[in-house]
Amino acid sequence: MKASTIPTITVFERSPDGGRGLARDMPVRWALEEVGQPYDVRLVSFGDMKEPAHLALHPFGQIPTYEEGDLTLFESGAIVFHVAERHRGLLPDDANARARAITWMFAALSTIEPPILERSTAMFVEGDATWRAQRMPLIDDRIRSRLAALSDRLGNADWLDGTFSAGDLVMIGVLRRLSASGMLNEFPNLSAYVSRGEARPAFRRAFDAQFAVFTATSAG
Ligand code: GTB
Repeated sequence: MKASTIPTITVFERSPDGGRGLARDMPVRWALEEVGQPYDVRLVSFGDMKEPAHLALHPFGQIPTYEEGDLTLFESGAIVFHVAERHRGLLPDDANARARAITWMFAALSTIEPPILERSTAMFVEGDATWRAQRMPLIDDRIRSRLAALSDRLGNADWLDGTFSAGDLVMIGVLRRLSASGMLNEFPNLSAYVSRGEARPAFRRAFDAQFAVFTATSAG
């Protein structure tokens, strides 16, 4: 089912990720591409995000937001869930399999992602704070412990629970944030899992679309 109104999402006008598709519009774009739903994009600057017009859409002044008719959403996980519920292809029909796919979305965002976010904060926000050198190995251990458990569960399977689902999409989005750290290489099945997700045509289309924005707004 295509939305009768083409949804609009907000994305960074100039993403600080260097076009690597690590900002939170990426899972939303990917989900929309997986289900074949066209979408429009509105570019916002860091300044725009803190203006009343954007704060009315997103209480925390961030991207992404999602507008579809009279519905406005924020939080990338909630947006992916909404897209997955409204269209076929990202959640299984079987009720139990569907519940498990949703569980993996939550696991990605509330169990796997927190120490990964802590790592980004320590590296990019806390800068050269004196405690950083001591803190990083502790954070990395917490990440490794989650990755080890995830790796054990995934085993030799292609996806977390049968066919590709929104659970995999959100999980791979979270794991991609570790790409530059090299930590994923310690878990070859997780590394292959991320590559499998990135090889999906819908991922490629989403990636290329965000990259096109990055190159257009970074030129000159
Ligand atoms: N929980 C929210 C969600 O999932 O939607 C988090 C949204 C969020 O963190 N948005 C960020 C934002 O708008 C952009 S994606 N930040 C601006 C602000 O808070 O003022 C986070 C992000 C930023 C940069 C990189 N990077 O450079 O690699 C990666 C991810």
